[in-house]
Amino acid sequence: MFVVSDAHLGVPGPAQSLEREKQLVHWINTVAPQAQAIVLLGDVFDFWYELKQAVPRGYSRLLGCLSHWTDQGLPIHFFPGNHDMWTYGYLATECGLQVHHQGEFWNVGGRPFFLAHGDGLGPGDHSYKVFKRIFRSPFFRWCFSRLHPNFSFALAQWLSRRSRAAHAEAERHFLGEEREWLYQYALQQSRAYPSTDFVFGHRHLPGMHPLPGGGRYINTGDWLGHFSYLKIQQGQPELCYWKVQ
Ligand SMILES: [Mn+2]
Repeated sequence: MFVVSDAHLGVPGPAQSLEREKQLVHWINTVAPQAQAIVLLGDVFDFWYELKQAVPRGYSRLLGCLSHWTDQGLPIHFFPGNHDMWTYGYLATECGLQVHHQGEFWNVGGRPFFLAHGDGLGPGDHSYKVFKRIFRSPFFRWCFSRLHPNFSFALAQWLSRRSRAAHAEAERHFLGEEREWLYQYALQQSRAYPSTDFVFGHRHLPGMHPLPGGGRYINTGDWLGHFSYLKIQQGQPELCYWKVQ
């Protein structure tokens, strides 16, 4: 099984996004023949929102590639992130993705894993937790969907870019176990689920950190600068890096 996250397609501009999209398609086509499943662990798109009659422009190579492999019978899972949580059937019916809106415990190769994008987990980030509930609420969606997408999508893309830029500086280094919310979340969960590996994206920092119960906190990194991904073979996770070509 292969796990990748945080490509944030759409930023910083069309040319660089297209380059990363092509690399992602190349990577999928490379690993898919040997994969039992591929997991997209969120924030694949910097902004994704499905209206009943329209979806954001672009990403045709990736969407076509995903559809091709699901047509072949390969399970491709999508755990939407905070940038692309607004999928309501299009990616599932059109591209065959299996969409998981909550984190899940999985058995992979005989070992327990917990998979989630990672936004809103762990201590702190209270304002985001409130925003997430609002953004996902049917009333907010109904209001947002009444706006013309030329306006609403542009506004959301602008906000999305701003939110990422605000975090960019603090994101580069591991802040220490105390200050890493996802590590703290995994640590707390590991008391109830020892020997489980907790796999997240969201943090844009690839890493694997042991937990007291024998499990690990694993971050898949990103497809923005690290081009990192997680390979799980016979239950053994390994962080890998794609050589951009
Ligand atoms: Mn995220």
